[in-house]
Parts: sequence; C-alpha cells; structure tokens
Amino acid sequence: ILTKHLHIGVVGAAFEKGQSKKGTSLGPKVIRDSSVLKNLKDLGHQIEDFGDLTESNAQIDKVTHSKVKNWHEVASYNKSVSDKVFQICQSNRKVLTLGGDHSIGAGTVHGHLTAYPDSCVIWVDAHADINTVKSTPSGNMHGMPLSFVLKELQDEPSSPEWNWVKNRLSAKNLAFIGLRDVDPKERKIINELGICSLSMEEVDLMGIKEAVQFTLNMIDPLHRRPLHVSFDVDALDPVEAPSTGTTVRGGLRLREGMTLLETVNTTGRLSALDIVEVNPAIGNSEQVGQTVEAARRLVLAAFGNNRQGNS
Ligand code: B3U
Ligand code: MN
Ligand code: MN
Repeated sequence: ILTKHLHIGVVGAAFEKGQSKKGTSLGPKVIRDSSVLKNLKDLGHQIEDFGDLTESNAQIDKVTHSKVKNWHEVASYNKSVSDKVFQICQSNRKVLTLGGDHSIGAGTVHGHLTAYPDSCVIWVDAHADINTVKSTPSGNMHGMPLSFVLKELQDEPSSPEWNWVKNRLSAKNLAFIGLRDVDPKERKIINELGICSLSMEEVDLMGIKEAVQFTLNMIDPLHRRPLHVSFDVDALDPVEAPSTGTTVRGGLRLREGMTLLETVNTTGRLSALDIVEVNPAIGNSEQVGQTVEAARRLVLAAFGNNRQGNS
C-alpha cells in the first residue's frame, strides 16, 4: 500500500449553525467513538488528535444578515477551521476534519489551499453547496461554502466577516461527484464556470472507478497536485447513511464511496479529507450506528485500508 505510516492530524469541526437541525455538532464525537482513530493507528499511521474546535464567544455580533442564517457565527467559526487546517498542514500532516455541517468546508478548503496553493478539491455530495448570498433559496450556509472560496464568484459584495479569506480556489480545480439535488441557479453557476461535475447519472453510466479517474484527469491532468476530498455523507444513499439532515434517494452505495476514496488513496496525493453532515440526532440508534459505521469505513478507505485484509 502506497500510504502507510502517514502523519495525520485530526480536528473536530463540531458545528451545526450552517443548517437548522440540531445534532451535527455531535458528529465528531460519534465518529471518534467508532474507534476509527485507533483503526488508523493499526494501519500504521501516526495520529495526532487536535480535539474539537469550539466557537469563540468573543464579540458574537447579534446583527443578523437579511437573508442568510447565522452569518457571523459561520464566518468566524470557519476562520478558526481554516487556521487549524493550515496549522496541521504546516506540521507536515495530512488533515482529517470531522464535521459538523458542510458550511465548515469553506474553512477546510481555505486552510488547505493556503498551505498548498495548487491543491484541487473533489466535493462528494448530493448537493452542490455553491449557492451565493444572492442565489440561496434557504439561507442555510451549508448550501453555500464553495461560494466563499471560489475565485470566480467574488463579484458578490464582499463582507468584512469573510475578509480573512485570502486564497481562493479556481473553478478549474474543483469537481463534484454524486450530485442529484442541484438548484437551477447553482446549475447555472456550474455551467458558466465550467466546473467538472459528475451527477449520479454519470456515475451510473460510467461506474464509480471511471468517474473518479475521469475527475482526477480533469482537475489534475499531470497527476501531481495535493488533493482535498470533502465528503458529505448525504452523497451516500439514505439506505447507507440515514442519519443526516438532507437525504436524497438514489445516492452512492457505501461500496462506491469506498471505491472512490480507495482510488484517490492510490494516487498517494490525498492531503485533506472532510467527513461531514453525520447527525446522530436523526433516526433511531440503529440508523445512527449505520451512518457512523459508513463514516468510519470511508475514512479507512481513504487512508489505505485494504478490504482484502491488512498484512
Ligand atoms: N441547495 C439547497 C439545499 C441544500 C444544500 N445543501 C444541503 N441542502 N444539504 C440550499 O439550501 O442551498
Ligand atoms: Mn454538502
Ligand atoms: Mn449534501
């Protein structure tokens, strides 16, 4: 296996204000309780757990955005996510971020990109999470993180809460896999910016292995860039990951999610992984257990677990 003995920094982004359902902030706890970090050690990796990031209660501005929910809280939490991810990269470790709702993806992408300006992002999700302040139909910021970090979308009025965002991702360095619930305005943005996007339709036609290889060739044709996979568990079909806030039927099987991450792992260039939107407050205990087990298996697939058994 190419990726034994990695140094991996783990951080919990215990945050739920990017959407309206309680419980996503418990995601890092339930995923840690699955013993996934011990399993990573057993694979031969060195794990440094940086714990959960807490929300600063310093000067939480009670002024609300006219359209977007928890504008200040999401912006300031993302700054701390970005700083921590950057710090872990600087210590020469891979980064594993456990969410939390997907609004924290703005911070993970920014932190990783700050350390590795040529990095690429594969956004694995039922949703495109690329709504802008203007286009958001819900005001939920977990549907918007990419709009804060994409270079091409910064003609939106910039706001002081987000002025810590200094490094931006080019649309050509982003790809989607697993889409099946995309708002019309999001589709317009994706098309106009020419973002590589494989919906479940393409995954079904191509097969997951070819879909991943196609994606890697599109965003990283020379096979030399650091890769960031931001994996929303709602990319999986609800039969695989029921305990998440916005399920959409017709998603990836867990096996396909694992193959996706195993394929990325074999490049040897996976440098950051987010697992987000596990919500243990949704569903019964069996469904929560199933969702957490899916998250655990995805993490292990990304970091070199061999389904044949590890010698
Ligand atoms: N695109 C919709 C719905 C949504 C986005 N992400 C999730 N749901 N999980 C929105 O609100 O932006
Ligand atoms: Mn998402
Ligand atoms: Mn989603």
